[in-house]
Amino acid sequence: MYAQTVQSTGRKVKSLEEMSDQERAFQARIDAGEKIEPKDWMPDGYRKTLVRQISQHAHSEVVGQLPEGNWITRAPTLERKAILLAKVQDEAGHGLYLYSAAETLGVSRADLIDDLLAGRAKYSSIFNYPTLNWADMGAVGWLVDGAAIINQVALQRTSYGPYSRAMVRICKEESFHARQGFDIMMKMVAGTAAQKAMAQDALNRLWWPALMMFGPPDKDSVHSAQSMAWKIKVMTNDEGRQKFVDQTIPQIEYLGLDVPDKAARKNPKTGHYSFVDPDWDEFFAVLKGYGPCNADRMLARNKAHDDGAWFREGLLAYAEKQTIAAE
Ligand code: BYC
Repeated sequence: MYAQTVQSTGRKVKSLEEMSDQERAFQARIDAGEKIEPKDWMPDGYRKTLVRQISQHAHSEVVGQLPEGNWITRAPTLERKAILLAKVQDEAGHGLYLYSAAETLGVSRADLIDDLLAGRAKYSSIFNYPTLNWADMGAVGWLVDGAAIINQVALQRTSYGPYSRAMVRICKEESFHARQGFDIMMKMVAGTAAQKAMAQDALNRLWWPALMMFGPPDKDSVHSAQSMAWKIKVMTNDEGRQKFVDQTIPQIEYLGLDVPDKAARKNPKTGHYSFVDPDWDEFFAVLKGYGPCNADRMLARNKAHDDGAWFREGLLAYAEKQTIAAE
Protein backbone atom coordinates (compact mmCIF):
# COMPACT_ATOMS: atom_id res chain seq x y z
CA MET A 1 0.00 0.00 0.00
CA TYR A 2 2.77 2.43 0.84
CA ALA A 3 4.77 1.90 -2.33
CA GLN A 4 4.87 4.53 -5.05
CA THR A 5 3.80 1.97 -7.59
CA VAL A 6 2.51 4.22 -10.35
CA GLN A 7 3.52 3.03 -13.79
CA SER A 8 5.04 5.66 -16.05
CA THR A 9 2.82 6.54 -18.98
CA GLY A 10 5.12 8.45 -21.33
CA ARG A 11 5.04 7.93 -25.07
CA LYS A 12 7.04 9.20 -27.98
CA VAL A 13 6.56 12.77 -29.22
CA LYS A 14 3.76 13.24 -31.75
CA SER A 15 5.09 14.58 -35.05
CA LEU A 16 3.45 17.60 -36.73
CA GLU A 17 2.03 15.27 -39.41
CA GLU A 18 0.32 13.13 -36.77
CA MET A 19 -1.32 16.17 -35.13
CA SER A 20 -4.83 17.48 -35.78
CA ASP A 21 -5.19 21.12 -36.90
CA GLN A 22 -6.09 22.08 -33.32
CA GLU A 23 -3.00 20.32 -31.94
CA ARG A 24 -0.78 22.00 -34.55
CA ALA A 25 -2.18 25.43 -33.61
CA PHE A 26 -1.56 24.64 -29.94
CA GLN A 27 2.03 23.59 -30.67
CA ALA A 28 2.54 26.83 -32.63
CA ARG A 29 1.48 28.84 -29.56
CA ILE A 30 3.95 26.89 -27.41
CA ASP A 31 6.73 27.37 -29.97
CA ALA A 32 6.01 31.11 -30.02
CA GLY A 33 6.56 31.21 -26.24
CA GLU A 34 2.93 31.98 -25.36
CA LYS A 35 1.58 30.96 -21.97
CA ILE A 36 -1.33 28.53 -21.91
CA GLU A 37 -4.11 29.53 -19.51
CA PRO A 38 -6.71 27.28 -17.79
CA LYS A 39 -9.61 28.02 -20.15
CA ASP A 40 -7.53 27.61 -23.33
CA TRP A 41 -7.92 24.47 -25.40
CA MET A 42 -5.14 21.97 -24.69
CA PRO A 43 -4.44 18.37 -25.76
CA ASP A 44 -5.47 15.73 -23.20
CA GLY A 45 -1.87 14.58 -22.88
CA TYR A 46 -0.71 18.11 -22.05
CA ARG A 47 -3.34 18.39 -19.32
CA LYS A 48 -2.54 14.90 -17.93
CA THR A 49 1.20 15.55 -17.92
CA LEU A 50 0.71 18.81 -16.06
CA VAL A 51 -1.61 17.26 -13.49
CA ARG A 52 0.93 14.46 -12.95
CA GLN A 53 3.94 16.74 -12.62
CA ILE A 54 2.30 19.55 -10.62
CA SER A 55 0.63 17.12 -8.21
CA GLN A 56 3.87 15.15 -7.71
CA HIS A 57 5.55 18.47 -7.06
CA ALA A 58 2.85 19.47 -4.54
CA HIS A 59 3.10 16.10 -2.77
CA SER A 60 6.88 16.55 -2.58
CA GLU A 61 6.48 19.86 -0.82
CA VAL A 62 4.09 18.37 1.71
CA VAL A 63 6.01 15.12 2.36
CA GLY A 64 9.19 17.24 2.28
CA GLN A 65 8.11 18.86 5.54
CA LEU A 66 8.60 15.60 7.42
CA PRO A 67 12.41 15.14 7.42
CA GLU A 68 12.92 18.72 8.62
CA GLY A 69 9.85 18.86 10.86
CA ASN A 70 11.56 16.02 12.71
CA TRP A 71 14.21 18.49 13.98
CA ILE A 72 12.11 21.51 14.99
CA THR A 73 11.89 20.41 18.61
CA ARG A 74 15.63 19.68 18.72
CA ALA A 75 17.04 22.81 17.05
CA PRO A 76 20.15 23.96 18.95
CA THR A 77 18.97 27.56 19.57
CA LEU A 78 15.72 29.51 19.64
CA GLU A 79 16.80 31.41 16.50
CA ARG A 80 17.51 28.18 14.59
CA LYS A 81 14.15 26.80 15.74
CA ALA A 82 12.30 29.90 14.48
CA ILE A 83 14.09 29.75 11.12
CA LEU A 84 13.40 26.04 10.65
CA LEU A 85 9.77 26.47 11.67
CA ALA A 86 9.36 29.25 9.08
CA LYS A 87 11.00 27.11 6.40
CA VAL A 88 8.82 24.07 7.07
CA GLN A 89 5.75 26.31 7.05
CA ASP A 90 6.84 27.75 3.69
CA GLU A 91 6.86 24.20 2.26
CA ALA A 92 3.20 23.78 3.26
CA GLY A 93 2.50 27.05 1.42
CA HIS A 94 4.29 25.75 -1.68
CA GLY A 95 2.10 22.65 -1.54
CA LEU A 96 -0.98 24.89 -1.45
CA TYR A 97 0.08 27.03 -4.43
CA LEU A 98 0.81 23.87 -6.41
CA TYR A 99 -2.44 22.06 -5.53
CA SER A 100 -4.25 25.27 -6.55
CA ALA A 101 -2.36 25.35 -9.87
CA ALA A 102 -3.34 21.69 -10.43
CA GLU A 103 -6.99 22.48 -9.63
CA THR A 104 -7.08 24.96 -12.54
CA LEU A 105 -6.76 21.84 -14.74
CA GLY A 106 -10.05 20.38 -13.51
CA VAL A 107 -8.90 18.02 -10.76
CA SER A 108 -9.69 18.31 -7.07
CA ARG A 109 -7.14 18.74 -4.33
CA ALA A 110 -8.97 16.19 -2.18
CA ASP A 111 -8.64 13.54 -4.92
CA LEU A 112 -4.96 14.31 -5.43
CA ILE A 113 -4.31 13.98 -1.70
CA ASP A 114 -6.26 10.71 -1.61
CA ASP A 115 -3.95 9.40 -4.34
CA LEU A 116 -0.90 10.35 -2.28
CA LEU A 117 -2.26 8.77 0.90
CA ALA A 118 -3.20 5.55 -0.90
CA GLY A 119 0.32 5.24 -2.42
CA ARG A 120 -1.01 5.88 -5.95
CA ALA A 121 1.04 9.05 -6.48
CA LYS A 122 4.75 9.76 -6.54
CA TYR A 123 6.67 12.39 -4.62
CA SER A 124 10.37 13.25 -4.73
CA SER A 125 12.63 10.29 -3.93
CA ILE A 126 14.82 12.48 -1.70
CA PHE A 127 12.24 12.55 1.09
CA ASN A 128 12.50 8.80 1.59
CA TYR A 129 15.92 9.29 3.17
CA PRO A 130 16.28 9.95 6.91
CA THR A 131 17.61 13.09 8.64
CA LEU A 132 19.83 11.70 11.37
CA ASN A 133 21.18 14.78 13.12
CA TRP A 134 21.31 18.59 13.08
CA ALA A 135 23.98 18.69 10.35
CA ASP A 136 21.38 17.13 8.05
CA MET A 137 19.28 20.32 8.44
CA GLY A 138 22.20 22.22 6.93
CA ALA A 139 22.74 19.68 4.16
CA VAL A 140 19.02 19.43 3.30
CA GLY A 141 18.60 23.22 3.04
CA TRP A 142 21.79 23.60 1.04
CA LEU A 143 21.63 20.53 -1.24
CA VAL A 144 17.94 19.60 -1.45
CA ASP A 145 16.57 23.12 -1.69
CA GLY A 146 19.59 24.00 -3.85
CA ALA A 147 18.69 21.22 -6.29
CA ALA A 148 15.01 22.17 -6.14
CA ILE A 149 15.83 25.80 -7.01
CA ILE A 150 17.77 24.81 -10.13
CA ASN A 151 14.75 22.89 -11.34
CA GLN A 152 12.23 25.49 -10.25
CA VAL A 153 14.03 28.53 -11.66
CA ALA A 154 13.77 26.81 -15.03
CA LEU A 155 10.10 26.00 -14.37
CA GLN A 156 9.31 29.73 -14.09
CA ARG A 157 9.49 29.57 -17.89
CA THR A 158 7.15 26.57 -18.17
CA SER A 159 4.36 27.00 -20.73
CA TYR A 160 1.41 26.66 -18.33
CA GLY A 161 0.62 30.08 -16.83
CA PRO A 162 -0.58 29.15 -13.32
CA TYR A 163 2.36 26.75 -12.80
CA SER A 164 4.91 29.27 -14.00
CA ARG A 165 3.49 32.02 -11.76
CA ALA A 166 3.45 29.73 -8.70
CA MET A 167 7.15 29.08 -9.35
CA VAL A 168 8.07 32.76 -9.10
CA ARG A 169 7.08 33.02 -5.45
CA ILE A 170 8.32 29.52 -4.60
CA CYS A 171 11.76 30.35 -5.98
CA LYS A 172 12.05 33.49 -3.84
CA GLU A 173 11.32 31.45 -0.72
CA GLU A 174 13.56 28.56 -1.77
CA SER A 175 16.58 30.86 -2.05
CA PHE A 176 16.13 31.78 1.62
CA HIS A 177 15.87 28.07 2.41
CA ALA A 178 19.10 27.22 0.62
CA ARG A 179 20.93 30.10 2.28
CA GLN A 180 19.81 29.05 5.76
CA GLY A 181 21.08 25.53 5.00
CA PHE A 182 24.44 26.83 3.82
CA ASP A 183 24.63 29.04 6.93
CA ILE A 184 24.19 25.97 9.16
CA MET A 185 26.96 24.22 7.21
CA MET A 186 29.26 27.26 7.63
CA LYS A 187 28.71 27.16 11.39
CA MET A 188 29.30 23.40 11.55
CA VAL A 189 32.57 23.48 9.60
CA ALA A 190 33.84 26.36 11.76
CA GLY A 191 33.02 24.43 14.96
CA THR A 192 34.81 21.53 16.65
CA ALA A 193 36.40 18.67 14.70
CA ALA A 194 33.39 16.53 15.62
CA GLN A 195 30.97 19.14 14.22
CA LYS A 196 32.96 19.40 10.98
CA ALA A 197 32.88 15.60 10.72
CA MET A 198 29.09 15.69 11.13
CA ALA A 199 28.86 18.20 8.25
CA GLN A 200 31.02 15.95 6.06
CA ASP A 201 28.95 12.89 6.95
CA ALA A 202 25.69 14.70 6.10
CA LEU A 203 27.14 15.79 2.76
CA ASN A 204 28.37 12.27 2.00
CA ARG A 205 24.94 10.74 2.70
CA LEU A 206 22.86 13.34 0.87
CA TRP A 207 25.04 13.96 -2.20
CA TRP A 208 23.85 10.95 -4.22
CA PRO A 209 20.14 11.22 -3.30
CA ALA A 210 20.34 14.95 -4.22
CA LEU A 211 21.65 14.01 -7.69
CA MET A 212 18.68 11.63 -8.05
CA MET A 213 16.22 14.49 -7.50
CA PHE A 214 16.65 15.54 -11.14
CA GLY A 215 15.14 12.25 -12.31
CA PRO A 216 16.55 9.30 -14.28
CA PRO A 217 19.22 9.84 -16.95
CA ASP A 218 17.79 11.45 -20.11
CA LYS A 219 18.08 8.16 -22.00
CA ASP A 220 15.72 6.51 -19.45
CA SER A 221 13.38 9.48 -18.95
CA VAL A 222 9.89 8.52 -20.06
CA HIS A 223 8.37 11.99 -20.29
CA SER A 224 11.22 14.36 -21.13
CA ALA A 225 10.90 14.41 -24.93
CA GLN A 226 7.17 15.25 -25.00
CA SER A 227 7.38 17.52 -21.94
CA MET A 228 10.24 19.47 -23.55
CA ALA A 229 8.27 19.78 -26.82
CA TRP A 230 5.34 21.20 -24.83
CA LYS A 231 7.74 23.33 -22.74
CA ILE A 232 6.24 21.83 -19.59
CA LYS A 233 9.90 21.06 -18.87
CA VAL A 234 12.45 23.56 -20.13
CA MET A 235 15.55 21.65 -19.06
CA THR A 236 16.33 17.94 -19.29
CA ASN A 237 17.11 15.84 -16.21
CA ASP A 238 20.81 15.57 -17.12
CA GLU A 239 21.10 19.32 -17.78
CA GLY A 240 19.70 20.08 -14.32
CA ARG A 241 22.02 17.56 -12.67
CA GLN A 242 25.07 19.05 -14.42
CA LYS A 243 24.10 22.57 -13.30
CA PHE A 244 23.77 21.32 -9.73
CA VAL A 245 27.19 19.65 -9.75
CA ASP A 246 28.85 22.72 -11.31
CA GLN A 247 27.25 24.99 -8.71
CA THR A 248 27.80 22.78 -5.67
CA ILE A 249 31.39 21.53 -5.97
CA PRO A 250 32.89 25.04 -5.55
CA GLN A 251 30.62 25.50 -2.51
CA ILE A 252 31.92 22.23 -1.02
CA GLU A 253 35.46 23.47 -1.55
CA TYR A 254 34.60 26.84 0.02
CA LEU A 255 33.34 24.99 3.11
CA GLY A 256 36.62 23.07 3.26
CA LEU A 257 34.83 19.73 2.92
CA ASP A 258 35.72 16.79 0.65
CA VAL A 259 33.67 16.18 -2.50
CA PRO A 260 31.93 12.81 -1.95
CA ASP A 261 32.58 11.93 -5.60
CA LYS A 262 36.35 11.39 -5.59
CA ALA A 263 36.46 11.19 -9.39
CA ALA A 264 34.76 14.55 -10.04
CA ARG A 265 37.03 16.81 -12.14
CA LYS A 266 36.54 20.20 -13.79
CA ASN A 267 37.06 20.23 -17.53
CA PRO A 268 38.99 23.47 -18.11
CA LYS A 269 37.70 23.72 -21.68
CA THR A 270 33.97 23.42 -20.92
CA GLY A 271 34.00 24.68 -17.32
CA HIS A 272 31.82 21.67 -16.38
CA TYR A 273 32.64 18.99 -13.81
CA SER A 274 32.62 15.33 -14.70
CA PHE A 275 30.84 13.23 -12.08
CA VAL A 276 29.85 9.69 -11.24
CA ASP A 277 26.16 8.85 -11.58
CA PRO A 278 24.21 7.86 -8.48
CA ASP A 279 23.14 4.24 -8.14
CA TRP A 280 20.12 4.16 -10.45
CA ASP A 281 19.03 0.74 -9.15
CA GLU A 282 18.69 2.33 -5.73
CA PHE A 283 16.71 5.23 -7.25
CA PHE A 284 14.20 2.90 -8.94
CA ALA A 285 13.93 0.81 -5.75
CA VAL A 286 13.09 3.98 -3.77
CA LEU A 287 10.42 4.83 -6.37
CA LYS A 288 8.93 1.36 -5.90
CA GLY A 289 8.62 1.96 -2.15
CA TYR A 290 11.82 0.34 -0.89
CA GLY A 291 13.65 3.47 0.33
CA PRO A 292 14.65 3.70 4.00
CA CYS A 293 11.67 5.92 4.94
CA ASN A 294 8.87 5.33 2.37
CA ALA A 295 6.64 3.49 4.84
CA ASP A 296 7.29 6.01 7.65
CA ARG A 297 6.50 8.97 5.42
CA MET A 298 3.18 7.53 4.28
CA LEU A 299 2.22 6.51 7.82
CA ALA A 300 3.00 10.03 9.06
CA ARG A 301 0.97 11.67 6.26
CA ASN A 302 -1.96 9.32 6.78
CA LYS A 303 -1.92 9.95 10.53
CA ALA A 304 -1.79 13.74 10.03
CA HIS A 305 -4.69 13.50 7.57
CA ASP A 306 -6.78 11.39 9.95
CA ASP A 307 -5.94 13.62 12.93
CA GLY A 308 -7.03 16.67 10.92
CA ALA A 309 -10.46 15.25 10.00
CA TRP A 310 -12.27 17.13 12.81
CA PHE A 311 -10.72 20.39 11.63
CA ARG A 312 -11.75 19.92 7.99
CA GLU A 313 -15.28 19.01 9.15
CA GLY A 314 -15.35 22.16 11.31
CA LEU A 315 -14.30 24.33 8.36
CA LEU A 316 -16.98 22.81 6.14
CA ALA A 317 -19.67 23.24 8.81
CA TYR A 318 -18.63 26.88 9.27
CA ALA A 319 -18.67 27.53 5.50
CA GLU A 320 -22.13 25.96 5.27
CA LYS A 321 -23.40 28.15 8.11
CA GLN A 322 -22.02 31.26 6.40
CA THR A 323 -23.73 30.29 3.13
CA ILE A 324 -27.08 29.79 4.88
CA ALA A 325 -26.67 33.09 6.75
CA ALA A 326 -25.97 34.91 3.47
CA GLU A 327 -29.14 33.58 1.79
N1 BYC B 1 11.52 11.20 -7.35
O1 BYC B 1 10.22 10.72 -17.33
P1 BYC B 1 10.83 11.27 -16.09
C1 BYC B 1 11.24 20.50 -2.92
C2 BYC B 1 9.53 9.74 -11.82
S1 BYC B 1 10.32 19.33 -3.65
C3 BYC B 1 10.38 10.50 -7.58
O2 BYC B 1 12.17 11.90 -16.23
P2 BYC B 1 9.57 13.84 -15.56
C4 BYC B 1 11.36 20.62 -1.47
C5 BYC B 1 8.67 10.59 -12.73
O3 BYC B 1 7.66 11.25 -12.00
C6 BYC B 1 11.09 19.05 -5.21
N2 BYC B 1 9.95 10.21 -8.83
O4 BYC B 1 9.80 12.27 -15.39
C7 BYC B 1 10.28 20.39 -0.66
C8 BYC B 1 8.16 9.54 -13.68
O5 BYC B 1 7.15 8.77 -13.05
P3 BYC B 1 5.58 8.75 -13.56
C9 BYC B 1 10.15 18.46 -6.16
C10 BYC B 1 10.70 10.67 -9.84
O6 BYC B 1 8.35 14.19 -14.83
C11 BYC B 1 10.42 20.44 0.73
C12 BYC B 1 9.34 8.61 -13.83
O7 BYC B 1 10.13 8.78 -12.66
N3 BYC B 1 10.33 19.11 -7.44
O8 BYC B 1 11.79 21.20 -3.66
O9 BYC B 1 9.65 14.22 -17.00
C13 BYC B 1 11.65 20.72 1.28
C14 BYC B 1 10.16 8.89 -15.08
O10 BYC B 1 10.90 10.12 -14.98
C15 BYC B 1 11.87 11.42 -9.66
C16 BYC B 1 9.56 18.81 -8.47
O11 BYC B 1 8.68 17.99 -8.39
C17 BYC B 1 12.28 11.69 -8.34
N4 BYC B 1 13.40 12.38 -8.06
O12 BYC B 1 10.86 14.50 -14.85
C18 BYC B 1 12.74 20.96 0.46
C19 BYC B 1 9.81 19.62 -9.73
N5 BYC B 1 12.39 11.72 -10.87
O13 BYC B 1 5.04 10.12 -13.30
C20 BYC B 1 12.59 20.93 -0.92
C21 BYC B 1 8.80 19.33 -10.81
C22 BYC B 1 11.58 11.17 -11.79
O14 BYC B 1 5.60 8.43 -15.01
N6 BYC B 1 9.03 18.10 -11.45
N7 BYC B 1 10.57 10.53 -11.18
O15 BYC B 1 4.91 7.72 -12.72
C23 BYC B 1 9.91 17.94 -12.48
O16 BYC B 1 10.61 18.86 -12.90
C24 BYC B 1 9.95 16.59 -13.15
O17 BYC B 1 8.78 15.88 -12.79
C25 BYC B 1 11.22 15.74 -12.79
C26 BYC B 1 11.08 14.36 -13.46
C27 BYC B 1 12.46 16.45 -13.34
C28 BYC B 1 11.35 15.55 -11.29
